[in-house]
This record gives sequence, C-alpha cells and structure tokens, in this order.
Amino acid sequence: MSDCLFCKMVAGEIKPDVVYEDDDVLAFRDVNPQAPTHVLVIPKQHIATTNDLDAATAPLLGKLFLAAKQIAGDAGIAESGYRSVMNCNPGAGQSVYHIHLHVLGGRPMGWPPG
Ligand code: DGP
Repeated sequence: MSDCLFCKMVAGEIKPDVVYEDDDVLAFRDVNPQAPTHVLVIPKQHIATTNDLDAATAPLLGKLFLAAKQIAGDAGIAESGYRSVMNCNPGAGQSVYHIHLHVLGGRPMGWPPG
C-alpha cells in the first residue's frame, strides 16, 4: 500500500529503530513509547485491521507472537512480564491501519486497559 506508513517502513522508505526482522515480520520501537519497552511487531504483508484476517493470513499472527517472545527475551522482560496487544478500529484506539502487535513491558501493567 503506497500510502501506508508501516508499508513504507517495510519498503525502507522510512527507517524506524528496528529491533527484529525476518522474511515475514518487522519490529521497531514505537515513536511514542508507553512503557520502557514498547515495540511494534508488524507483518510485512499489508493487512489493515484484525477484521481483515482470514485463514490464509492467520498464521502470520503466530509469527508476530514468536517475534514478540524473542524481543521480550532480548529486552530482559520475558520473566517479569509484558503485554502484547492489537487495537482494532477507532473504538479501540487504532490509528495506523496496518496491523501491529504492541509489545509493552518494563513497568507494572494495569488491568483493564483504558
Ligand atoms: P495504534 O494506536 O494501536 O494504531 O498504534 C499505532 C502506534 O504507532 C502508536 O503507538 C504510535 C506508533 N507510530 C505512529 N507513527 C509512527 C512512526 O512514524 N514511527 C514509529 N516508530 N511509530 C509510530
């Protein structure tokens, strides 16, 4: 998608602070971190929202979570704990319409989220 911010990162047109990359996944630090560790894990394939997932793209979610696990381990928060969350559509606070897994940790997390 030519007008998608995260697709531009995948294409190398915008260079985020990358912490993990493989054939299907890119992960980079959030520009507005909400925790000491706040990384966004995205599929390289453009998928606008989780409502657009289907049987063909669902396996990408497992890859996002495996990347999150590695990122959390590298950040030293795997044992203390971290949160992995995706927002879907405006009511949940989604602002970038290319699915992304927020990985947050390094501070206590409240529940329920706001
Ligand atoms: P959400 O609100 O769930 O769609 O999260 C979008 C996140 O994307 C938000 O936490 C801020 C982050 N973000 C927006 N623009 C940029 C950017 O240009 N670079 C980086 N690294 N993160 C961005």
